Amino acid sequence: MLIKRKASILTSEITDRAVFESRRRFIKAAAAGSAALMLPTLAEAENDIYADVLTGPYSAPLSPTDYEDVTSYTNYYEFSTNKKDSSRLAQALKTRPWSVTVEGEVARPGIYDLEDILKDNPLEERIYRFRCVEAWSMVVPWIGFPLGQMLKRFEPTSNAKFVEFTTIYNPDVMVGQRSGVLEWPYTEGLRIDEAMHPLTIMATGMYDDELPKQNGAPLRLIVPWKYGFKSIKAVVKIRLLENMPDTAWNKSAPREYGFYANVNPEVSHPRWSQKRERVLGSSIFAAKRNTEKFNGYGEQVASLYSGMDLKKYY
Ligand SMILES: Nc1nc2c(c(=O)[nH]1)N[C@H]1C(S)=C(S)[C@@H](COP(=O)(O)O)O[C@H]1N2
Ligand SMILES: [Mo]
Repeated sequence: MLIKRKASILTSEITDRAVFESRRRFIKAAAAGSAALMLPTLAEAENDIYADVLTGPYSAPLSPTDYEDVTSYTNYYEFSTNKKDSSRLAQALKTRPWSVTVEGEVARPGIYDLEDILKDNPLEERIYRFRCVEAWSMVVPWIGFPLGQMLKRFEPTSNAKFVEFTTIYNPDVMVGQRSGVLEWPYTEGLRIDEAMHPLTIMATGMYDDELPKQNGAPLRLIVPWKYGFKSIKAVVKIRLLENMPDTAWNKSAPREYGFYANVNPEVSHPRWSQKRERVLGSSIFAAKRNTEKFNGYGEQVASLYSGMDLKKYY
């Protein structure tokens, strides 16, 4: 690593996108300038696949949340139900080597090495708002590639109507899996059109750097118009299916967590309203922001649900 980019991006100082971009260019220029002084090996420089990732067209013009907040307050029940403990305990997970098993309705099932997946799928940055069902939100510059692009390489059959994702099961390291707080392994699912939508990505990095373990390294799903629990971490298996799969949260509390889980201020969680959200990192005295339908991505995704009663299909 040439410089500690993540520490350099003091996002709390950033007021708008232009400032963020120019600051980033400055950071990259500084990195190049200091290279001679720091004498990184050629291999180090070449291995830094996150150094020159460009911001993709589907990014929102949003100011990222402070890196510290995004990495120290995480939901990762495989480690702990406490958001601070999970951030710390997740460091024990070994994220290389890593492979993804692809099964079901595809012409090319198999076990794919993550390094090969990365070779086939160029990385881009996507700055997305991310909203947890527990009514807090943040803005993260994810680095990843479109899920649909990867799925196409596995050649889904015409029977593939849904996609199921599974997190690694390893209770020796994932100490939360020794408890029955959820049924393990954690699984999630999408309808095939949701999976193929260009906003849906698999993330392998964030803030110009590798994905931290607590945020789902080495490979996690990001679906920006859905509540955070859909964005499953540490994915080891992808199955293409004809029928709608079960999901971990739906099995544990079906009235609270549906299959669709689209961000929707008009549909309350049974135990709290979804109308407002606390912006992560803001003062506890700061005003909450209004939650937007589809988390603000309605223009791109509302048509996926035309004619559906979103109170029924929550
Ligand atoms: N495997 C796995 N994936 C998971 C979770 C989890 O507990 N285990 N929590 C989900 C929930 S509820 C949220 S809000 C987001 C949180 O992502 P973050 O910790 O990167 O902010 O991850 C989701 N993905
Ligand atoms: Mo969540």
